[in-house]
Amino acid sequence: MHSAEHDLVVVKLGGSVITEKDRPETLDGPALSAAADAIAAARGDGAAGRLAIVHGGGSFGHHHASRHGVTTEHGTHDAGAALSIHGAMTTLNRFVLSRLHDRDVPALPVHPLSVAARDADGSLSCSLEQVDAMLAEGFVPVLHGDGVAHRGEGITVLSGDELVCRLADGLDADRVGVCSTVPGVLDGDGAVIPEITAFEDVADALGESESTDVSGGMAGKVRELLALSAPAHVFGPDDLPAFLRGESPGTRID
Ligand code: IP8
Repeated sequence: MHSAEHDLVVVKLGGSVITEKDRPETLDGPALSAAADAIAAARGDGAAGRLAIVHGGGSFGHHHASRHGVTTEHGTHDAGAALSIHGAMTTLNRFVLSRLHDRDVPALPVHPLSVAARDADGSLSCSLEQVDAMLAEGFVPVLHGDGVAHRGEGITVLSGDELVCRLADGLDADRVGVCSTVPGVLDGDGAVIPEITAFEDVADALGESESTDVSGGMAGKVRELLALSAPAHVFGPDDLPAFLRGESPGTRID
């Protein structure tokens, strides 16, 4: 029997949702507060079960990564540059944690730079022991896009999307939510596609054929979410409460 009480939900708060993307290191305070309200409410009424959160970089991490020419594939051996990316992300992480604590959500940080690594072929290994134990003890782990040690490259970018997939797979999540600035995956006319079950069905609308999406755009996101065994939803900030209540807002990808 499946009970929502024990379900594991992994939710990503997009960096462009919680920060002002065009102004370096600027939080979107009202948007972050609204997300924290939704999380606190879902935990309060027991709807969310166990919850792990991942947030993206927005104007914090991406600003520093682009300043130093660091991407998911191209790294740096300059520890100062790597620390500026990581430092900006831990600053953003603190803001997220503090808004959650203000609402009595027992959130704790997990910094991927210290628990993950990439092989020369780009494959990611990431210890999930910490996250698993925190969840078992009733905490809400909050991870974030970060720098990651990458064999042959130095430090590269580890995106929040990749972490969401790693967590969902590694911890056998029941549901995955990706809260982004758009209300779902959009078709060519700008309408939300309610459900995606195969990439071929939406390849035209997403404007991508065989090549993989290195910039982490919607096509790449859809491919990664389709590969998960748990159902995933892509939705906008207004739908975060509904997703956490167990509803199916935005686009369901399964
Ligand atoms: O915003 C990347 O995370 P994302 C974070 O989920 C950094 O792609 C370090 C740029």
